Amino acid sequence: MPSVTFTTTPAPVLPSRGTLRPLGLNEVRITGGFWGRRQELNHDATLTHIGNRLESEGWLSNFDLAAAGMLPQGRRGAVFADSEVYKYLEALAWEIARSGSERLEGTFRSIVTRVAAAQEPDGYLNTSVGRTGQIPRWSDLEWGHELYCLGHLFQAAVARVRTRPDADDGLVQIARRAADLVCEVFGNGGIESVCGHPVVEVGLVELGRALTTQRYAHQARLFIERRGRRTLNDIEWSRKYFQDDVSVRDTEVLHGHAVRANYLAAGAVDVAIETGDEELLASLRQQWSHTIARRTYLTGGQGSHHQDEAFGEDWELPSDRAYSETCAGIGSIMFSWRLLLASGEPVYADLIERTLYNVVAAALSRDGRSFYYTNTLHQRVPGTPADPDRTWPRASSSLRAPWFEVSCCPPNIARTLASLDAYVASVNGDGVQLHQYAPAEVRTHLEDGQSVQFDVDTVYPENGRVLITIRSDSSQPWNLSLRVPAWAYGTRLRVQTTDGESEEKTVEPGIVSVRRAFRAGDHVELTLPMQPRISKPDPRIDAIRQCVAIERGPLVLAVESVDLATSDDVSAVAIDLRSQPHERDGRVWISLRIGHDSDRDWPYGTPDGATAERAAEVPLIPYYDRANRGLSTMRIWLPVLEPC
Ligand code: FUB
Ligand code: ZN
Repeated sequence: MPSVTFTTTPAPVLPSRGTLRPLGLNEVRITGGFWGRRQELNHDATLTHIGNRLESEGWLSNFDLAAAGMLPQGRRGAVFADSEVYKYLEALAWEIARSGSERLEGTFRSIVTRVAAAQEPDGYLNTSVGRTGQIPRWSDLEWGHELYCLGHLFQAAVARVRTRPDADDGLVQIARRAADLVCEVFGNGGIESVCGHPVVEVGLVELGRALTTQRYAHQARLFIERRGRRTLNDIEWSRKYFQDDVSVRDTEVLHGHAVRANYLAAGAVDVAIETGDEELLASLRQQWSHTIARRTYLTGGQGSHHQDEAFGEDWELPSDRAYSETCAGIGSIMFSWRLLLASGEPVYADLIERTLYNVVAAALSRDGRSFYYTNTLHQRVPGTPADPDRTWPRASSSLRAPWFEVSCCPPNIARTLASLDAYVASVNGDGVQLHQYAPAEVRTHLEDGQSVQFDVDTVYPENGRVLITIRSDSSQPWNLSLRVPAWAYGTRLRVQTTDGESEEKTVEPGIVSVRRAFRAGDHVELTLPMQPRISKPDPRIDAIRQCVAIERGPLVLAVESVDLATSDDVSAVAIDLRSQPHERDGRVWISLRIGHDSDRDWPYGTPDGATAERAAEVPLIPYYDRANRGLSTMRIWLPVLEPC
């Protein structure tokens, strides 16, 4: 555990009520494995890379220019470039807490000093709006992103106050002054509207929780209640784009811009929790279910429109047009996590796991210095490698790119990885719940004050064995609750105690609890079935009808053209299910028929029979590891070979 003493729980979300209390970075430490490696990469490479880019792109010096009265001439970056600096600060705050790094503490402080210098006397803070030569404050709520940027500032301040409550860097004061201004300007009797891009809602509620004031949650409630009243101007994609077409309460399914929709829903859960609004919470749970049942990719990715970065209609989930923005995946994790804490239901942790492995991990390169902004499920062209010295249009690169003109995703990944320990486990009156499986140390107290300590050993998802070793003696029984993912039929649970008791049984997907007065040295072992599974889509997702995908544990698998003969791409493969997917040498293999009709002037009508085909056994890769072996085409959904 880090040597810092925490006086509050260092976690991004601390609801004032709910079913579960999340454990913070002082109570859970991921010690290695799949996620531990990525956290180290984040520490060693990604954070430095992002810091360098924020500097070289001029997004940090926008604050210096503001302080020097030299805006708007030299300002660079999108209108919301400030928000990337705030997300970076949030990532740094969590990472400083996780690692105790003095180097990062120095970086953090020097950036806060630059941000502080740009804040105006009344608390206003934005480098693209409000000065002579810029548009007036709050005059473009559709696109100005002023409240959006502040929402990310508030989240950064929450991370700081919960990890270094006594720090004198000043970030929390900056956030408080800005939040007070928001309440003055947008409170009752003020501007009766909302920001075109939600996120201020989650920021306000959490800042209010962290600073123990009701004022900010009250303001967030106003924003949630106002959304859907059509106060924003209509745009070419309609007000649906920013969820201003129907009230949050009456919404049936997430729609419009996918990042906006998820951030809004997460903020609405926060408001429902803080205000005891059960009706709103029930509506949000129903919206989540509908969205997962009909508008979510197998990877957990969301958003199937490139033009407006938006959700499609129900069942509109084309693989090759999947937008699946990395930030939408992270927004979905934020929404799901809040519903998990509110309800305790494992479906939410299931989706978080799916999205972490198949969106968040997939977006990050092996060296931690390039990223996917969009996460297609079918790469049709090998494309070209991204030039490391260039800044890329967001969705155009086929390999991960080091930076984008709109670079919302990289710092979002960084803050998620740095705070990931706080999404692993929770406590309630009965005991401790483990939601995600990673090697970890858990050290906490139950509500009755009893100390609970245990270690988790696992190489999951390489294999499905998760061994929990209790490290503390308990005088009273408590529940150790483990999530059994929805796909994990046949999971085995084994309990082996130091006093010689032993039990083993098969458990069903959902939650399995072991209740006892545990003694140090007791073992609980979960063995999740990791053999490859064949997944079939609902036929209403007609873009992938008569296709299957192969999954293994939480991982979605894919076929990549580098595993075919040199001249082949993945466009005309079919899977032969007469032989089952099987594991060999640590990889999953399938039988493919590879080939294509010869080119014709008109690609429809009766084939002329000139099909060249060959059969081959081909290895699959985890989707998260795609595009790491050079240029290739790739697909997840595979047409099933028609019986001859
Ligand atoms: O508008 C801010 C961010 O830029 C959105 O969340 C992303 O989708 C990108 O458009
Ligand atoms: Zn993004």
